[in-house]
Amino acid sequence: MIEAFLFDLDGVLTDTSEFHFLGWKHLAEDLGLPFSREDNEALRGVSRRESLALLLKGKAVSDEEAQQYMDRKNGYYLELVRQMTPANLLPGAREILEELASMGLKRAIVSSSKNTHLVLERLQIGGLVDGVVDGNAPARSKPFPDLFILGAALFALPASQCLVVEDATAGVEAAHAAGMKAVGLGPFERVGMADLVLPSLEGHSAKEILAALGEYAPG
Ligand code: B16
Ligand code: MG
Repeated sequence: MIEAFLFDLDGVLTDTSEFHFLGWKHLAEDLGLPFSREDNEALRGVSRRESLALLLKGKAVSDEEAQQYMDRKNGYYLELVRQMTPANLLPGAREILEELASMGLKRAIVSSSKNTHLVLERLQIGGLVDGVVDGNAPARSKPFPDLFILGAALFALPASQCLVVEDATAGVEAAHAAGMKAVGLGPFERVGMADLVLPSLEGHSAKEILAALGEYAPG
């Protein structure tokens, strides 16, 4: 039975995925490169470095330029993050974290973002989670399983007792590569390979999710 939920952050508990899009869009405009919302879908859940490579679409840049571009995008992103408040939690996020706590299940944030701690501070949900694995960990980013394996290790649990909640194709792939079931939030085209697909967490309890996955035995 599931003993821990491993939550992705951007796009699952809060809509910073929109801020990432705006940051990359701003950089693309600076560089005179086209960048649409559709292009942005491929960047969901992947690291800053890989996101830049996707945005550049094969355009060659030196390591120094790449670092400058990533720093510039992160600056644009942080301007938006600094304006965040607990109101930026997505509907259903606080409710499921509180429900899991009352059920005695563990909750971790497992994000590719190096800005995870800052975002958690703005959302003021640090007290609702038992652990955090972020993009600063010495690990390969999603879709490799590394971050989720570190998430399970926080609680010394086997992969089979951890359930991942993700909004990105790369994130669902990472969960499966780690041997974990995944709930995919968003359109079927993006997260259709997940074990359960929901539009968002809004209106969905942990018990309902576990029951739908055959992982809940009341009492
Ligand atoms: P940063 P998640 C991911 O977070 C985002 O989805 C992705 O768009 C971003 O490029 C990545 O974090 C790295 O973020 O630039 O802040 O280190 O979805 O894994 O919570
Ligand atoms: Mg995400």
